[in-house]
Parts: sequence; structure tokens; C-alpha cells
Amino acid sequence: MKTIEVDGIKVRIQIWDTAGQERYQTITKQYYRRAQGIFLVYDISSERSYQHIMKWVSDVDEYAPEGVQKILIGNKADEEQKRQVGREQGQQLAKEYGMDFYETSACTNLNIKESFTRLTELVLQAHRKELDGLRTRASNELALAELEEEEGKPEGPANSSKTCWC
Ligand SMILES: Nc1nc2c(ncn2[C@@H]2O[C@H](COP(=O)(O)OP(=O)(O)OP(=O)(O)O)[C@@H](O)[C@H]2O)c(=O)[nH]1
Ligand SMILES: [Mg+2]
Repeated sequence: MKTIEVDGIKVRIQIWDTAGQERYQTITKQYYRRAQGIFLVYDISSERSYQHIMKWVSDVDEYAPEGVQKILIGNKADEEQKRQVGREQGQQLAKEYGMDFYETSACTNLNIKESFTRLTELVLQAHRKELDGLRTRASNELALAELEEEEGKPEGPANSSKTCWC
């Protein structure tokens, strides 16, 4: 658990770290179901890890909820001398999938706070849209019910003036 402040709102976030290894995949997939935001992380010093992102994206598409927010991360940005994946390659992939992109370093703390704040912000935004949608629908229904009442229409869609159902 961690608390992050976004737009003056304190948000408590729960972070799950999944294991990358194949043998843990059955457990990993269960994490997806309740996720609201996901970081897809590769290692800039490993071309292979970058190539793997597509597989992770397809897993997320399959197992995570529809509105899940995703950000692409190229980690180990401090390892410049070992770099195998260009910054533009990361940007390009992120663009293809419509994701934001950050290069980070867990060692130097580069963009760690920024990426967490951004993902939290995206989740909040998505949540707000969902709530607004529900609110609009609820108030529309309420308005309709009031209208029907005023016009003296029966409440139910079927013949609700019936007093006996037997
Ligand atoms: N130089 C550098 N090393 C890092 C960075 N982040 C992680 N590492 C190192 O990379 C190695 C692997 O890190 P993990 O955190 O175990 O990677 P992981 O993706 O969680 O691995 P799995 O849980 O096995 O999937 C460790 O030795 C870390 O110290 C970073 O930003 N820079
Ligand atoms: Mg790990």
C-alpha cells in the first residue's frame, strides 16, 4: 500500500508485482482480473525483454478488465553502456498500443514517481468517466420515471394495473 497525491486528491494504491517466469503464469493471470492499472516493463539492456512486451500485452488484453490503464516502461535506464533498445523503439511501441511511455531506473529513481503518478492519474480519469456515465444514466432514468408519474402512466412495462397475478 502506498499513498500518492494526484490533483490534490490522496489516492491509496495497492501494488502487485507479478513474476515474469513462465512457471508462475497461472498465478500471474489471476492478478490481472482486479487490476485497474498495469505497467508493462522491459529492460533497455535486453532486446529479448522488449520483444516479450507483445506477449504481455496480449495476456493483459485477454485477462485484465476492459478499461484497464496501461503504461509502457523501459527500465534500467542507468545502464546506458549496455543499452540494446533505443528510446525511440520504446516510444514507437507505446504509440502503437496507445500507451504512455517512460524510461526509468530503479537504481537512480529516474521517473519512478512520475510513472506511478501518471498511472494513478489515468486510473482516476477512467474511473471518473465511468462514474459520470452511471450518474447520467441514473438521472435520465429518474427523469423518465417522474415524467411517467406525472402523465399517470402505469409503472411497469407490462400490464401492472393487474391486481392479481394468479
Ligand atoms: N542497473 C539496474 N538494475 C536494475 C534495475 N532494476 C532492477 N535491476 C536489477 O535487475 C535484476 C532483476 O530485477 P528484478 O526486480 O528481480 O526483476 P523482475 O522483473 O522482478 O524479475 P522476475 O520477478 O523474475 O520476473 C536485479 O539484479 C536488480 O537489481 C535498474 O533500474 N537498473
Ligand atoms: Mg520480480
